[in-house]
Amino acid sequence: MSKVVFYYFNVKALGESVRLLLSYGGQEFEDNRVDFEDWAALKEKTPFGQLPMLVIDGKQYAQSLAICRYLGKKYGVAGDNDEEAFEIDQNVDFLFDLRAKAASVHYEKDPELKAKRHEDFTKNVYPGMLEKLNQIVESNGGHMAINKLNWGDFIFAGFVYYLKGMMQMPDLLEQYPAFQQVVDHVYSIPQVKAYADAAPTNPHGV
Ligand SMILES: N[C@@H](CCC(=O)N[C@@H](CS)C(=O)NCC(=O)O)C(=O)O
Repeated sequence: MSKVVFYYFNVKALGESVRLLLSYGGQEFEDNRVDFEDWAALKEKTPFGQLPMLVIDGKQYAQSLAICRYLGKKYGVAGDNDEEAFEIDQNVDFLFDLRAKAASVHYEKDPELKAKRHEDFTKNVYPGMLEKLNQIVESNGGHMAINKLNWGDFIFAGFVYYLKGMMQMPDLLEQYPAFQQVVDHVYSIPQVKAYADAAPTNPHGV
């Protein structure tokens, strides 16, 4: 079996989907949760100066979506043909459009602009995008696409806690019960549950 080391911070955010997929695939991996004080030294050694990073037999791979797409293919959850694969990509890209909007609020340094943008997006952007995402998930039986388990589900399940925080919507999963179904589909897989039960808690809960 390959030697696999996964590097990310001790949060879920963009890294948890990779941990969930590796667990799903039964891949043993070193779950290297990088301390923020050690990050500067590691940063310059990563492909793009960012985490997550997956190292397989000494070779580095980066970019969360590319990693998850790769693992999805490896573990048979990337669609049965090009069209299914396209549908997963398309819907994950849409989720990441929402992420980009929420991140532009969350990481805004000017408090006045941040509050204004949050108010604007909460009124004019998030409801439409969430409604669309909800339709997608409902019409796919509680999955991100193709009416069955796919790597997009792992992206959603790993990332939704961070998304809730960035959107300042703690009741997101209650408001959209179909979203909870995606999370349940992933976390009810025995090997994924075993990983999650044993995973270190993180101080931020995201
Ligand atoms: N497009 C990249 C974005 C990665 C990213 O933004 N990583 C952040 C953490 S979530 C990071 O490494 N921040 C530390 C830094 O940039 O120094 C991906 O999806 O992997």
